[in-house]
Amino acid sequence: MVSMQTTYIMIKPDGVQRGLVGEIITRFENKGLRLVGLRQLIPSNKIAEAHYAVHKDRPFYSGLIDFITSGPVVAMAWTGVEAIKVARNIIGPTNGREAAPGTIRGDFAMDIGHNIIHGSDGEETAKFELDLWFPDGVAEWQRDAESHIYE
Ligand code: IDP
Ligand code: MG
Repeated sequence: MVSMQTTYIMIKPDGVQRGLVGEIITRFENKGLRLVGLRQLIPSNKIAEAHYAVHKDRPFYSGLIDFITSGPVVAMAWTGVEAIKVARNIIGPTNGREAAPGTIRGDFAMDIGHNIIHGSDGEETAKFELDLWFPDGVAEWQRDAESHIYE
């Protein structure tokens, strides 16, 4: 199958605190993506800093690390054709106030920092983030419904 990808998706502490875990998982499942990794943890400073290293010189960096380590996140791996782009479309743009209704951020976020959810932005980032948050790997399984989702 062409362009099968796995992407790293993380419900941030605001999404967990607001009770949106089930709603968010349902959106990815309904779309046809396949859940291959799932864990809840309170991120250490070390993992948060590694995850957001690309932003370390930005003015919002220290606030972002404080936020992401402030409570539990739900770390997930989702697989599908062009899963990285598909997931980013489900999530919507960074600023919740500008995100279109129908996207997760458009429906649930009012802020640029507290924006509910993270999704990998490219193949290299996805590999780096999956290795970081799922060091033991993800689940290898096939779903019977796949033949109804893809031609
Ligand atoms: P993305 O999550 O849509 O890919 P990035 O630009 O990669 O957005 O930024 C990573 C995260 O950093 C955002 O999701 C958001 O939580 C936070 N962030 C980005 N820009 C700002 C800002 O201007 N102020 C506060 N937080 C920000
Ligand atoms: Mg990003």
